[in-house]
Amino acid sequence: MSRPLEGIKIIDFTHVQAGPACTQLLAWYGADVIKVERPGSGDVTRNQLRHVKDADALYFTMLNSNKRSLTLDTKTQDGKDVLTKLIKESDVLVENFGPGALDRMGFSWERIQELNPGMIMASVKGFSDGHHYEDLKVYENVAQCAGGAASTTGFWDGPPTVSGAALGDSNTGMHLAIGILTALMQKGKTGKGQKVAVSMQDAVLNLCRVKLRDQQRLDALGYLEEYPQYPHHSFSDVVPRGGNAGGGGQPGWVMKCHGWEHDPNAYIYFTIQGHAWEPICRAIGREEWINDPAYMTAAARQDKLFDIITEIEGWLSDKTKFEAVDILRKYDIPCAPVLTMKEIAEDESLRKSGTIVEVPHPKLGKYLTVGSPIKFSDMKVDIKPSPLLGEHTDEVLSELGYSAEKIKELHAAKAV
Ligand code: CAO
Repeated sequence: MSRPLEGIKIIDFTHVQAGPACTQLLAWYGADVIKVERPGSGDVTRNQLRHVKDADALYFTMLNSNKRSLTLDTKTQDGKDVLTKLIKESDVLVENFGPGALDRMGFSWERIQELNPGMIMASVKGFSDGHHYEDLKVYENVAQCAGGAASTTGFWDGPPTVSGAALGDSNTGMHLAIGILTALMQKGKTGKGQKVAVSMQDAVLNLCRVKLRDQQRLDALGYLEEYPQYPHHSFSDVVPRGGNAGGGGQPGWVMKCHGWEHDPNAYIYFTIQGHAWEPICRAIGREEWINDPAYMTAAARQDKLFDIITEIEGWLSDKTKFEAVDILRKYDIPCAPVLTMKEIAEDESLRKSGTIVEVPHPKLGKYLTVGSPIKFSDMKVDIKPSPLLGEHTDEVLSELGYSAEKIKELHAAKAV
């Protein structure tokens, strides 16, 4: 079965996580993604946090599957010549170098357009063009702080906190993938390429939209009724950290289950949703609250939220997180166990759906990765191992028209 992006050739000039996450997604859906790496070392993540000697690290293998690897020293004239040929024959170039690196290499956006007017050039930077921090190099947590996520995550009496989810890196890559596909649609109509740029700060902020909502409500009202600070504590003029409060008008909290004293993940997330109040009371054996004016409306419950949570935790105290969810699901109460990475890795449903995939690798043995989170009715997404460094160098060079002899010369000159 042909895959939707077959025939699209992508120069993958990306490294670490933000760019590779984007190009990996496009490779899964059929694009020919050629990862350009520095000879000898390659993407820095090949070496970062290795757990098997001389084998690429999981950091690399989990972000670069289904790609081909071409080693190229783009600081040599031969390397620049190869890249020039590649640009002329490709549809998309994706990069996430530090600010100005591509210009210094001699491949500014103007030069790329001269070489190939149909080229879509997609870039990740820490901050957008013209931003007062545009010169900064940026990693994941830097972006989470600059994008508003850290100041609004964690508990009110603790410091700003970053999320374990890669809001700065992989999230920016996903935004970039949407931008590339949009530009490809446009190119189908006009024949012209364009530059697509996503800053990590902007991509984080896009996910913090509801916190900007809250800032404006706070400015207008002076309080935020769904935050744990309300009504017993005061608010300043900035959106506070709300711990595990539900963000969308449905009160909720992470609640202790049986065994929480020795298992740091014996918790469930429980939503005290308005329409589910009656079933919640029935589930926890507090039927008298159903018609009690002190409890029966969301407004009446507001100042007793933590007493209600303590009551629910009492009910949970002899149930594991899985037993509790199995009971609560029958009452249509939105909830889930707090799952560990070990539990996720072993989850049968995630394996069956192709979200957790076991991949064979020539040097690493078998490893787990996260497969396509997007499911298609007409396409099965096969996850293939990431390439070894330079595995496809000769293959790509000969596709570009280089003779076997010239390829040997390029190797001898250490240009590839
Ligand atoms: N051949 C020769 N040189 C190469 C090359 C190749 N194949 N690939 C890269 N280089 C060179 C670049 O030309 C650049 O050289 P100069 O600085 O001398 O012009 C050099 O490698 C360094 O590139 P860099 O600035 O991208 O790398 P860094 O390790 O210093 O910074 C990072 C890394 C991620 C902080 C920076 O790339 C960045 O800010 N990127 C944008 C934001 C981003 O994507 N961050 C997310 C990363 S995931 O957490």
